[in-house]
Amino acid sequence: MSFVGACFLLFVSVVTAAERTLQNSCPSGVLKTVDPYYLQVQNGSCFQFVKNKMRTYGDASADCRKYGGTLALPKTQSLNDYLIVQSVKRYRMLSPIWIGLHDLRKEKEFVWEDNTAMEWNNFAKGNGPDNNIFRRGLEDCVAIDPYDDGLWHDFQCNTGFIASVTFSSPKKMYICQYTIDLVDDKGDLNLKKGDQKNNSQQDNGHQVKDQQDKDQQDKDQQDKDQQDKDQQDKDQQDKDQQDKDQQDKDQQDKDQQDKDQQDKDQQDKDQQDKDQQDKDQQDKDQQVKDTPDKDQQDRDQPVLNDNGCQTFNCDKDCGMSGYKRDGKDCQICECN
Ligand SMILES: [Ca+2]
Repeated sequence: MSFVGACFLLFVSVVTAAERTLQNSCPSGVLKTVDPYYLQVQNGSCFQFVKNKMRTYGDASADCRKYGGTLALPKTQSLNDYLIVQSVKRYRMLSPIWIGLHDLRKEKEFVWEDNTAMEWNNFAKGNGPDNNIFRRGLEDCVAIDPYDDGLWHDFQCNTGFIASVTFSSPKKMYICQYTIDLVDDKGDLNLKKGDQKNNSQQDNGHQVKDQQDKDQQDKDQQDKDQQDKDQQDKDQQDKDQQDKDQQDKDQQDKDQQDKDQQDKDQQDKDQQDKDQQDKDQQDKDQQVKDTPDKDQQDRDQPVLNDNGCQTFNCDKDCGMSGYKRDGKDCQICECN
C-alpha cells in the first residue's frame, strides 16, 4: 500500500472512529435535537456545550437531565482544562459556565450532581468553602470562569431572592455531560446499564431540584417572616409615635394650663398691687385730707410784726380803718 493510500485509510478510520464515538457516547435524544458541532466526546463521556441558552442553575440542570445527563462534572484538572479550552477557543463561551457542583444541601459541603463528594477542586481564592460569610449562604452553585483561567466561582443559583443581594445574573451558559456505558462484553450497546445510570442521574437531578425548591421555599418563608417583622416594627413605630404625640399634646395642655395659671396669678397679683396702690393712695389722700392745710394754718396763725406784735386787719377785726399804737409799739386797729 502506498503512503498516500495508508494516510487515506488512516483518515477514514479516524473519522469513522470519531463518528462512532460520538454516536455511541451521546444519547439519541441529544443527537436528534442538538447540532453535532456543539457535542464533544472526552474520556468516554459526551459533552454538550450550551452557548445560546442562558439559564439558572436549576433550569440548566433540568435541561441536561432531560436526556439522562447532568451538568458537567470536571473532577480532574485534565478534564477541567479540556472543558475550558473547548469552551473558550472552540465555542467562544466568554462568561461563567455552570458545572454540576453545588452546596445546596449543606453549607460549604460541595457535592457533584452524581452524588459524589468533591475530592479535587479548582475554586478561585475567596470562593467555594472560603467564600465570605455574607455571600456563601446565597451562593451555592458553581461555574467555571473563562476570565479567571478556568477557576471556579460560586454564584447565586436562582432568581427571585432578595434583589438587593443579587451579585450577578444567575442565568448562565452551561455544559451537559452524558456518560453511558458504551458496550457490554458482547459488544452491544449496554442501554440497560445506561438507562439505570440515567435513572440514577435523574433521581439525583430530582433531588437537586427538590433541594432547590426547598431552598426557594425557605427563602420565600424568610422573605415573609422579614415582611411580617417589618410590619410589626412599623406598627410598633406608629404606636410609639402616637404615644409620643399624645404625650406631647398632654405636655402642651399642661404647659398651657400652667401658663394660664401663671397669667391668672399675675393678674391677681397685679390686681392686688393695684388695690394696694389705690388703698395707699386713698390713705395718702386721707392723710392729706386729715393734715391741716399749712396755708390755712399760716393764715390762722396771728401774723407778728418785727416787734412781736400781732398785726390786724382792721377791716376784718373791727370793721374800721386806721391804726392805734398801744404801749408796746404794736399796731392795732384804731377803731373809731
Ligand atoms: Ca454556599
